[in-house]
Amino acid sequence: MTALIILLCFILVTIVLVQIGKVTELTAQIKGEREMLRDNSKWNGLLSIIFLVVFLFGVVISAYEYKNVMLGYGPLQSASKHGGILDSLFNLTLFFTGIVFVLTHIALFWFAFKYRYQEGRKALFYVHDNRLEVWWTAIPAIVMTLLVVRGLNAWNEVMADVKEGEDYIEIEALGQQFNWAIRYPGPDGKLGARDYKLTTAINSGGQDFTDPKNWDDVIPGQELYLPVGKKVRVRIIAKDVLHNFYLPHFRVKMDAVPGMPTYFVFTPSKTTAEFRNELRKYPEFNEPFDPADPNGPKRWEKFDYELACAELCGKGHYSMRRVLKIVPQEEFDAWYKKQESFYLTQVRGKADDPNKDKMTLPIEAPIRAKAFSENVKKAVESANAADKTLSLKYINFETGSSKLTEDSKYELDNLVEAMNTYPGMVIEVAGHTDNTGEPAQNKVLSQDRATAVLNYLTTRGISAGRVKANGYGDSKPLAPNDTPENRAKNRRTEFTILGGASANPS
Ligand SMILES: [Cu+2]
Repeated sequence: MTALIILLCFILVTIVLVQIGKVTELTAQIKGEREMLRDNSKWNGLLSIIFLVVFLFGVVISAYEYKNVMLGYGPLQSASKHGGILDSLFNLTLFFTGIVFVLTHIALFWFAFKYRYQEGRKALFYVHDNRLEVWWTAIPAIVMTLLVVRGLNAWNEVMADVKEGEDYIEIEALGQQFNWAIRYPGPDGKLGARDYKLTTAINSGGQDFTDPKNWDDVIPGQELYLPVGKKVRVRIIAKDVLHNFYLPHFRVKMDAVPGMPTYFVFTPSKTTAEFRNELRKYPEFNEPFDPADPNGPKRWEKFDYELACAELCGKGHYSMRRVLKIVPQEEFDAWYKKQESFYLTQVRGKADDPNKDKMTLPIEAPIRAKAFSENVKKAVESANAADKTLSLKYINFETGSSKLTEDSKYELDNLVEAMNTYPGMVIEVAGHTDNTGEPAQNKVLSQDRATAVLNYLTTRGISAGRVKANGYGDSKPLAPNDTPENRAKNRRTEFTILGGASANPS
């Protein structure tokens, strides 16, 4: 409908213009060509001057009116260390181009007025003027040099990479249709290697999980955190099409190009809370955030820094927006500690895991030790008898034998630690098998396995009197022995706290 109305308007305007043209032609015939030309020129000249004045006023008024939505003016001050350099460079360029803009427009329209057609006036022909040539070459050259030199200096400062030995945090931003996968290096402070050939549905960043540096890398959820005052180096990459990593409040903007890693280094200088506090000064930020709820929070209270994609990368482009919180170092550390390793939570033990044959990775041992001691504490404190039996799920034996695998030592040491924490604790170690093979043989095997655990504990200084080793064969299955998964569940080693553990460990 709208399109039809626009089309009709267009046709009508065209008809009106054609009619005006015809009328003008007729008047010209009546009045005479010369007189007509003189009238037209007079009016064109006058209209030029009016246009010039209205236009220049419009430029000034609109610049003033919209100053609060321009970066570097009003509330949109830079929140990074290098941001001020870019803002001042922008202002310097605006100053010189502004002068040229105003002067050329005045000249253009003033000349159109002054040299309009007048009877008997002849044009003045300028063949050549060396002095003028020198002036209008020299002035732009000097200004351009100034701008380029300042610009180069700013570029070198803004694009400077981190120096050897400098304290910084490095993160990776992978642009894809339509989200940013942001990867943090985890406790080791180092991002793991990646290779696009390793990309799968789960491992969408193509992380190489044979690289131990990847094991603790973190891919946080929607909200991103960064500490204030600390250098951040962002590795910027893209998976599919061109994206653009844009943090407007920090004056960070860099293309994410498939196959061509880029980077940006910046230092956030204002926390989210500080920036919100600055916004309070502006009336527009004191309006309610939600117009439907006039008593609700104000706009400044709901302000957040944002990460956007500044490249029109496809239909869902807008959904690449992410919230970035700049917080004091302690708050960042607390948030960072809560983030879980992407590898351990999403990949470990699944089809994409290249370390499947390795039972325990160095990174897992401390995590398991912590969980183990927490479980023992819970079991000790529980009044329920069923809670007193705990699985030793990382203790494994070689097939058909009672020889402990090399990897079992981590779990065994956790048990030793628990025995030392509760010096009075007496336990039963129980071996169980599935129903494959002869029941009598299974019983012997499970007994041998429980004894192997007992022997390990005694070599580590635990008194044999505190540990009973029993083999139950296939007599106590956890699940029916009908599928390989269930049989694996039934082949297990457990321990039960029989008593002697005080709830207050020594
Ligand atoms: Cu994008």
